This record gives sequence, C-alpha cells and structure tokens, in this order.
Amino acid sequence: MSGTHPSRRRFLKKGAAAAGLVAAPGALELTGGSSTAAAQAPVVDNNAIESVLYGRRSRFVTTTREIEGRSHSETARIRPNPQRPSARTPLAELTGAITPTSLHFTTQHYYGIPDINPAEHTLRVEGMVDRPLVFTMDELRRLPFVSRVHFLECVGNRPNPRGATVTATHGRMGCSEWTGVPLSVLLGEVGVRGGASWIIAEAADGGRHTKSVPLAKALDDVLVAYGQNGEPVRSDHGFPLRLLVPGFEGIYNVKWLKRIKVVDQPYLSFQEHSRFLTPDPKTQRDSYDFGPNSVITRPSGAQRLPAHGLYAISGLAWSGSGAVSRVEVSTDGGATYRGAELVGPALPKAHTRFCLPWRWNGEEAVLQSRCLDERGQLQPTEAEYAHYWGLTRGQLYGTIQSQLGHCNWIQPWKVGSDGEVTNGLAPTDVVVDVHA
Ligand SMILES: Nc1nc2c(c(=O)[nH]1)N[C@H]1C(S)=C(S)[C@@H](COP(=O)(O)O)O[C@H]1N2
Ligand SMILES: [Mo]
Repeated sequence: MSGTHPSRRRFLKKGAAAAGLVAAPGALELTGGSSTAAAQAPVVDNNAIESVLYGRRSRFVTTTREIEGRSHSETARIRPNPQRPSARTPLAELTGAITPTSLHFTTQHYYGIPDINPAEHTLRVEGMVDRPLVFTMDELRRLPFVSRVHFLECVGNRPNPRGATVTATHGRMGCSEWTGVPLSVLLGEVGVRGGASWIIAEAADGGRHTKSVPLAKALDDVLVAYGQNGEPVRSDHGFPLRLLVPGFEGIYNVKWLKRIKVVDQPYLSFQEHSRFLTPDPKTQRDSYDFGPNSVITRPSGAQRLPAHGLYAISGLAWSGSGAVSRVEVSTDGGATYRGAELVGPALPKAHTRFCLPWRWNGEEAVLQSRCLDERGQLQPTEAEYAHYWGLTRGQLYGTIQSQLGHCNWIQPWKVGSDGEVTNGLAPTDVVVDVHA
C-alpha cells in the first residue's frame, strides 16, 4: 500500500529479517554442526539490564530443585488438590552451609502457593492474652528483630536403601538465614495470661495449615520471619510471613502466617490429625527436636570417582538440640572413624559443613558420617536406631516417616572398585516414602 509510512516499512523489514535469522535452520549449520550444547543453549546476555537489576547465574550452571513425585496419599479428604508443587534440595550440587533460596526444598500440602499482597496482610495475636493485637507488615518491621541461621527439615527425610542420590534420601531440608521478630516480643506486647501453655499458629492458605507449639518453645527461639537470606521470604516459603520453629519438624514452620492464638492445650488441628494414621494420634505429640544428624553429600549416590587420588569427603551435619560439636567420618563402613574439619561456624540448629581429606586407592570403600551435638547426643546407626525403638528393618522402611519419628540414622555410601558410588544400606523389600 502506497500510504504505508516509510519508517513503518523499515520496521517491518527489520522485523522480518530478525525473524528469518531466528528461524533459518541453515544459520546454525554454518557453524559446523548444530548439536553442541553451546549452539543450542538459549542466549543469555549477562549485560542485559534484567541480569544487572536482579542477578543471574551463569548459563553453564543448571542445577535445579527436584520435583517431588506423587508421594502423598490419594485420599481426597487429606490431600484435596493435586496442584501443589513440592521439590527437594539438590544437596550433592551445593557447597557451604546456606541453601540458595531458589534451591531450598519446599512443601505445599493443600491449595498450593497463595498470592498474598503484603500491604493487605496482617498477623492477629489473640486468645489468652491481655490485649489482642493485629499487626500489619509495616508494624511488624518496626519492631526489634533478629537474624539467625537455621536448618528447616521435613520429617519425610529418611535414609533409604532405595534412594539413589543424597537428594532422594535427604533432599527435604535446607538452611537459611532467617530474619524476623522473636515471637517472645509479640507475646510480650499482647501480655500472655496465666494458665496459657500452648500457641496455635494458623496459615492464610486455603488449607488452613495450623500447628500447636508449646508456649515455652514459642517464648524461647521461635521467630515470626519476613526475611530469608537477606530478601523477603519467597512465596513458596511463606511470603510475606512465616513461623520459624528452630530444630522442630518442618511442619511446625507455618507459612503464610496470619494468626497466633494463645491457648491452654494443644489442638488436634486438621494438619495434626492428618499426619497420624494410627488409632491414637496423640502418641506422637511429644516428638519435637530433631536429633543429631549428618550425611555425606560428596561423594554420594550416583556420583563417580574418576581416578585414584585425593578427594574431599564432604557433607552436612545438624541437630535440632543445638550446635554440632563434632563430625566423624568412616571410610570402612563404621569400623573406624576420624574427626572431620568443620567448615565455617557451627551455629545452633543450623547446617554445618564438614570436610575430610581422603586418598582413594581404588579399593571398595563404604563412606559414612556421624554427628555428635553439644548435648552429647551421638547419631545412631540403622541397627542402633531400630534396636532403640524396638523396630524391625521392615518397619523402619515400611512405615510412613511421620509415624516413625525423626529418622536420623547413618546413611552409608558405597564406592565400588570402578569408582561408582551407590547406596550402602542393605536392600529391603518395601520402602514407603511419603513426602510428609
Ligand atoms: N501454610 C503452610 N505451612 C507449611 C506447610 C503447608 O503446606 N502450608 N508445609 C509444612 C511442611 S510439612 C514443611 S516440611 C515446611 C516446608 O517449608 P518450605 O516450603 O519453606 O521448605 O513448611 C511447613 N509449613
Ligand atoms: Mo514436612
């Protein structure tokens, strides 16, 4: 059409040329073969404004979380919505003690991740108190706060003979620096009445995730957290507000927190009830702090030692009771142990990285670690754990994790003479694995 403006014609021409470049299959063939990863990788401009405004990792770093399979009960009443992306931390790929927020495991039990506007979000603190209060996010940020490094672990983590990788056996945990208001400060503002002994924390998600926490714990080290690793808590971790209950099972750490009620007894909330499929759900009520635990992340399952020589045996140790005081590593399946170096500070109820130099001579080896915490508790072997609780191996692996309690026994990794690393636990017929 003659009326078309020249600049518009130029624009269309340019656009067509650009589209041609993108679409032309011959363009890539000129480079001598289109099948290399570099040729196929999306072009990422490290100098693009978006990359500078919010940093990106190199395109050569591609580690992601691992999506959980369909591990929940199929019972509609308990798990009403299949659209709940949950994922594990890729432990073998990480260094240091802090889990990058983007790779920190996540669990959504009910209606998925809510989209909460912080300007409209409030936290109500009420119940057996002198002055019930409603805090806006701005009001919470005005208050004295702390930052603490703590691990967060789902009770679904369990050493598992069928777990091919450390992500499969232990990937339902992460460790962040959490920032927020100590719950004791909020409880001080509202004034807890005599006779109160528990709090109930309730979420804003459709499923109303609700947990009872002993008042003594609430006054001790529980946080109402709005910060994670220096940023606002991410949506999948509870934006804009979550409860952080250091050392307790993940399920206590109520995300999208909207209400705290001070009460005089624990509630059998829907969340609490749905976990316990035994006739008497109260039997597990008293399981709180995770025990001493550790796992080797490198070398670990599905990795391969390419040659004889010097290796760092490295992993994570943690305890729900306090700081890690010592980690020991065995290369002979537990016959002998040596003390590992603790890399970085051993903070209470936080992941602590350990490292031990080891020269592999090409012979079969069984690598395993054990943690001693500041309370003097030592991580048990599978046999010691089973003996202590009077369980058979079949029960250890055939029982839903949340009914067993805290599965903190030692996870061995076997190094073959070919360098292949596999699970060092003896095989079992049945493994029940529920992402609790
Ligand atoms: N509101 C709400 N809070 C929740 C859950 C949930 O489904 N809804 N899952 C709990 C469980 S079982 C775990 S293990 C942790 C996981 O926290 P994360 O997703 O930040 O890793 O959140 C807990 N808090
Ligand atoms: Mo969990």
